[in-house]
Amino acid sequence: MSAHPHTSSDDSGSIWKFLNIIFAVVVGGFALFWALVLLYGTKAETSGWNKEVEAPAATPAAAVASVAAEPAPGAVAPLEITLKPDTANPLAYDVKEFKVKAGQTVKLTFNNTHPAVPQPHNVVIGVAGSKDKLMGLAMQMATAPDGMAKGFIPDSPDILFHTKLLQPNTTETIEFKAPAAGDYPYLCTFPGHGAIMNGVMKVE
Ligand SMILES: [Cu+2]
Repeated sequence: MSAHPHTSSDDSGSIWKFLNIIFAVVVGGFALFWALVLLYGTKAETSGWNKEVEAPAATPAAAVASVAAEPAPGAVAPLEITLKPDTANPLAYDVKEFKVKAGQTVKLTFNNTHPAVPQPHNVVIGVAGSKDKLMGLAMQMATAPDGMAKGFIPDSPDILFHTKLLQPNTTETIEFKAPAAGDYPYLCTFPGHGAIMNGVMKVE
């Protein structure tokens, strides 16, 4: 009966041997896996095609780009100006005059909002000395069948820049480069408005 325990211990011994092999394979495989991961990572780092490694390298490039985007010394920032119908006189602009440098970018916003008297208006900027002529052309459009459709903006080479005819409580921003030095009239060409609804853009 001594053979039975012997066989039994032999069996249990072979189970442990088997488990040892499994254990060795698992641990060895695990170690090999991480060795490959480390090797792979190092290669990626040195060759530079790994995205995670490239990302920090992009930061200096972005910094250079933002430096390049800054205005050159002496460059003038855009002039941003907003006109509205005057609260005290709804048939006038609140800004009667503004100054800008020749070549300077102008971002002119017309906010056609008046607390009491909603009216359609526009802003038309003409060449120096053209105010009366443009007012006359606008008055002719009062009876023209397509006057309203054209926003009462005359077809004239004297007009440099203009907004469209804005309905009450609407806004438009136009952007342009200020022309050569001079006094440029701006007016609303809705018939009858321009006599009071006007101002001067002084380009220096
Ligand atoms: Cu007007």
